[in-house]
Amino acid sequence: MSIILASTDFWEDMDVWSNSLRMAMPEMDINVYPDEGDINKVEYAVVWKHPKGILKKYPNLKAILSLGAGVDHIISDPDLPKGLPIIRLVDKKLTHEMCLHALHWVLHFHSDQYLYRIQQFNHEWNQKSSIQSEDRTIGIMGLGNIGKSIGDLLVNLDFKVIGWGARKKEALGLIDYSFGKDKLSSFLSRADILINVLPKTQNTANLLSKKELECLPKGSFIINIGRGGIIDESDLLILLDNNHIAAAALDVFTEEPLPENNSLWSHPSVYITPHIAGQSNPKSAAKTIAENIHNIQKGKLPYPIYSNENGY
Ligand code: OXD
Repeated sequence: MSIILASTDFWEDMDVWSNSLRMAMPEMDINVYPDEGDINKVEYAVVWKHPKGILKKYPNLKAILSLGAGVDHIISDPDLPKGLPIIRLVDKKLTHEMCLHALHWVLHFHSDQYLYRIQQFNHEWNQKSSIQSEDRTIGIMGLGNIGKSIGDLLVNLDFKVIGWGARKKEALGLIDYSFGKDKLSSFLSRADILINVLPKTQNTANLLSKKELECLPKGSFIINIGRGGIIDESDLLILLDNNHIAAAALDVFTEEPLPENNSLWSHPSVYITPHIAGQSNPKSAAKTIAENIHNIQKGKLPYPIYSNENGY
């Protein structure tokens, strides 16, 4: 029985990943693609942007596990073997990283740092009266594990937190949640700072174009750490240019890497990071992955399994 570890993106970290997986599953043979060992022995594939088409080579594959939170890099493989469970990575360290990243930008915008930076360039000394956190409403789109953790963190810092998602959800504590497309515009109209944590699915693709973005209050901010292709980038640029949206911190894009000629690169109110908001932590992720593989071996369900119907 063996595991194939495959990525086109993490090459330089592959030793760290394979060692962490070996520590978490000393009983397993772990091979790093393209060194696959006996293909008949491969039962689990642990992947991040694997070379497309390789997974159909393993006749005894039982499950495909993601090294990152999203699985779009797996389901976009046109040669994906059918009927195998695809397991997302829900890992506390990754969630923690996402929380810190979101918090960084919330504070940057909330405490007018973006403005003081511009003032510094112009040698201007203008004090803007600050807004208390309880008077600032943060809207989170996508209240899964990561979105809920970000929401709880911000609630604890006294922000007003509202949430939106496609379906009904229980037990969201102080997060004021609404769901369904008919509630989207009223949710947006209350969000001073909008954080998108939604994955890209059939239902979320192009969810926010000009009409929806105009529902945000004038002078609002956007933080996108979910996926690109949900917020229309050209419409976002229009609303940044007319100052309806004051600034945006974007970690994910319709096309990644962000093309050289994309106007977002040079917009003064746009902050770009190269999809680093929630980098998986090899030690912690390896433990979570091992737990899921051990569960499958014991006939228990791994968590969370990607649902084709929900698209995440
Ligand atoms: C992701 C990740 O899925 O970075 O985007 O984990």
